[in-house]
Amino acid sequence: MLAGAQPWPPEFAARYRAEGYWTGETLADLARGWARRDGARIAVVSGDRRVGYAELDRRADELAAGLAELGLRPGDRAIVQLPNTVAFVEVALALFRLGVVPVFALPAHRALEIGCFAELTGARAYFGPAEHGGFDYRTLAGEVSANAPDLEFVVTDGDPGAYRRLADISAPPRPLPSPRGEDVAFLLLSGGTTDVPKLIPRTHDDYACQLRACAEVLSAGENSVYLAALPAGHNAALGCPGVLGTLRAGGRVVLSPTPSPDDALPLIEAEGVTLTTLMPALLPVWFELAPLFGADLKKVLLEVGGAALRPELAREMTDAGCRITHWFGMAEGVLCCTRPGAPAATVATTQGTPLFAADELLVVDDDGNAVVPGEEGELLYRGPCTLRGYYRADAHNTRSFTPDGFFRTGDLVRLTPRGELQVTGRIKDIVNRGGEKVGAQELEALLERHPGVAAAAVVAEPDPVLGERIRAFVVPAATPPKLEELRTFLHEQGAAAYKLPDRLDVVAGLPMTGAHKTDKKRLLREARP
Ligand code: J2J
Repeated sequence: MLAGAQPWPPEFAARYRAEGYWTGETLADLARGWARRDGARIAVVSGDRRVGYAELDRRADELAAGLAELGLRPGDRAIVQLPNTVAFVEVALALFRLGVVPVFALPAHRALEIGCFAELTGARAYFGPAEHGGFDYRTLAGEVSANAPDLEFVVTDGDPGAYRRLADISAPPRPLPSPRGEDVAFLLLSGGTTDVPKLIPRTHDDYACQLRACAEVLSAGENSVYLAALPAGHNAALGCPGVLGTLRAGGRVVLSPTPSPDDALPLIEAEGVTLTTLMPALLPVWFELAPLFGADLKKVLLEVGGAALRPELAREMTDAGCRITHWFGMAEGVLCCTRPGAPAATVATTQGTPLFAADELLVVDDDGNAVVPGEEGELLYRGPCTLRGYYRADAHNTRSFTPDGFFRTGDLVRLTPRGELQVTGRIKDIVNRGGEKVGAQELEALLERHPGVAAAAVVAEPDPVLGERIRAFVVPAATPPKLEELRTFLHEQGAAAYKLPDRLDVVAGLPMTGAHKTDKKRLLREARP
């Protein structure tokens, strides 16, 4: 296994194999079977491009061979920051086949985050677009490379400038050693960390298992048309069943460059979309604007999760004939959902039941003891897809897992008498801004780099549109800084735009708890409305 990743204990691995969760299937074989069976069948649609299974399979082999020729080796890491384009799919498949471990970054990440991934993983390659959303990723790659001695190859989809052009990397397919089921297939970014980003190793065994199970519960198959509107590198769009699960099932993946209604909604009618994944903040916008784009949302199974879904909105949409499955997901491999056809009340008020019969859930109090059934507590999770340790994060892992391997989700939940999950809050210090997760500690540390800030505290403030927004409290060191000044400063530090505070309060001091931490509850209680 990849050094720095934590395998499951042998007795659990044996059990998951014996029970059929882990089958040795690897992601290296995605698209191959369909390419042989029905090569002309369309696998991926992106803008004007329609790529068949045979073409995709061939390109993945040629790209893998080309990358091997450049010198990339199994076990190397490669940052993949491609938007939802054919290149994303080609590169992901090629790296799986080569045994190089993609680190899936989001298009919204900037030099700060990408630099962090490069340092943590020692990535040898970076794959990005030339430009996307008005931003030049070659400049970003240049900034990151300057401080990342391991980063040898920058590969660009589009005009490469000083770098390598993705389309030019190709060599005659050659036999490559197949990865094994237990090998790490890729690294995903955690949405749950309060300080510097953490990465989650996902193995071929566990992810193939997730793809199969998600496709099964949603009856996704060869006739499915999956619309990836959220970034393809996020677990929700990548593999629930998402882009990879749809390719596995022989369906069609339709890629939207962004989730904005003008990009995504026209694709629904044009491509006959049957399934898509959305964060709750997008739902009302899509619901309202769908008719303008001739999109009939009733024809699409909507997978909704990532942040709290307002029950009234869920009800309004199901009353209007929309089909929603409500998900509680984590890139760490925790997945619960309401099954299609569940009663409207279940969909509106619960996140359903665990994906796997082998998933073990505990709901515990502050002392780690199981709560009385039906009471609120922290959700602990152990199962065939749930990680046993973050990548290269020993100290953090000691806190994030119980001694017997349960993952501490940091989310507060209660279980209904039928065993359905209800997310009630969280203990981890993050802001869930419309589904994008911002670690409070990471942002506080960045704010405290500003010369005008002596101390900072970041809290989640309820927001009618995003669910939560970022409110920063700062104690000034000199002249009190203004919100715009701090946002510009963070931007210049290379932070992603979704991490910039929405609101600023300048305060004389921060209240402390007995444990010398900022008392954020009191801070909010005493703050101006
Ligand atoms: C409240 N909070 C939720 C929900 C996730 C499918 C769907 C979502 C994600 C995802 C994902 C929530 N209500 N229904 O990976 O495969 C918050 C929790 C959780 C964190 C995980 C998927 N569903 N959340 O959002 O790794 O706080 O995954 O711990 O980005 O989102 O974030 P992330």
